[in-house]
Amino acid sequence: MIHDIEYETMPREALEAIQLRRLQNTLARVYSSVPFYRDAFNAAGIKPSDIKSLSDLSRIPFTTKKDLRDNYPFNMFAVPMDNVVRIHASSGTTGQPTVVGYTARDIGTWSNLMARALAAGGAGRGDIIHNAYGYGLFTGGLGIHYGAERLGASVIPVSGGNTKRQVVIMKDFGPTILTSTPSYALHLAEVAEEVGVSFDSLKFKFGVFGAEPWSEKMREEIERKLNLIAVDIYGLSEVMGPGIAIECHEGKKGLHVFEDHFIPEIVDPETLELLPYGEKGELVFTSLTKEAFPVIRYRTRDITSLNPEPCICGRTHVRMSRVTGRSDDMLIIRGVNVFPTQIESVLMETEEVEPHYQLVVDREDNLDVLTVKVEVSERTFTDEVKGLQSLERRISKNIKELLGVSARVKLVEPKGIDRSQGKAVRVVDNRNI
Ligand code: DLL
Repeated sequence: MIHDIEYETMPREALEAIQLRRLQNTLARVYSSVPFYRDAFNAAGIKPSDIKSLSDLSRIPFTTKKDLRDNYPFNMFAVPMDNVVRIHASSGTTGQPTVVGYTARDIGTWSNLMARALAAGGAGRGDIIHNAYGYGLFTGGLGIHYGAERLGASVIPVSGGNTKRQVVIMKDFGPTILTSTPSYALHLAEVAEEVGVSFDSLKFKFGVFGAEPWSEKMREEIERKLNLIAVDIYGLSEVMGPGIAIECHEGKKGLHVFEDHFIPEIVDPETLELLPYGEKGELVFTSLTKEAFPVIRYRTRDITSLNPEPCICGRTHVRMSRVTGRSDDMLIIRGVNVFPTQIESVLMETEEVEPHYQLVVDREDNLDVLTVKVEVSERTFTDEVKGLQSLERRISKNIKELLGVSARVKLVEPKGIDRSQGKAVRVVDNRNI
């Protein structure tokens, strides 16, 4: 079902008229209320009134994560604190956390966009949503929660962790929609199996998974193990949280970006040149309706491309391709560029291994060494050691052939890799320690 039929299926021309009006309002507002933006626009010799068409947006300077950090905690807010009703923050794993704020109206907008997203993912009134995204400073838990309530579904605010108890809840309450990171979904499946609960006996129809990169192969694995249809949801706290883009369950091919609220652009991460539809580059967002924390041309560092072709679901909003990873997650191993999700795809092709892996990068004698640790299935593990060695060689050969990168493959025993309750830690890079 389409939640906001008018806006989600709007013809391009009408959509662009709304975008331009909202963009002009946002620019005027940030110019008058956020010193950072005023200074940046002045330095570029631009005034909000110079922006007469959507293509003029490209004249405005970019905003980076560093800019947000430099204005820690509240200096990017465009409203007085009296009007801020909620504060979230990024986990700060790559440095100082970024802090984001919401007015009451922002929370309303976000709830509505999340309701749209959940509806696109197959949810509706009468569904029971098992929400295993973490509640807290992370935007996942509360973002999904408010959207579920707005949609009129029942939400179980179970959050991450306490996995055995989650399995009991899944069995007893009969949830029909699962929301979690893809890695935690697999962990739920594993623990359910351990305690003798089969997903085939549960009531799940759809799963809305995101907050971390995952491959198409991982989707197949999740759909098979959890007996549901899995869709991809994207978002980032700096721009709002979850609910910026979502795959429709009908198409399952690219994520519709809610363009009446966000303008997406793709730029070359090196030259910052604007790239046309279809080309891969860094995703940049401008928010059109946010009050407390508007962002102008924010560089997400996520790599994707945009597809404007019509979708079978009827939504007219452009689709972004699955995010393969952040530009700063890309590993450069002896000069070869590789994303963890590419390795993931190769691993998922191998029947004997499980979808639990970690990449460790070291430097030995001034050379990068990539070790791929991956768990073998119980069945394979009980086989002879000789068989395991040839399996390691086979996977290593496949990685080399398909990605051009040399990797040592180390098979580990079942459950030998730590499970995360939120975003999985896929890479341990020891090169800079
Ligand atoms: O992860 C918001 C979210 C919550 C999205 C729940 C979806 C579901 P942050 O913690 O700020 O916000 O992390 C944002 O995570 O820039 C991407 O690098 C990555 N990411 C988010 N969704 C996806 C996805 C939330 N579907 C960062 N595929 C983003 C790949 C994703 N990467």
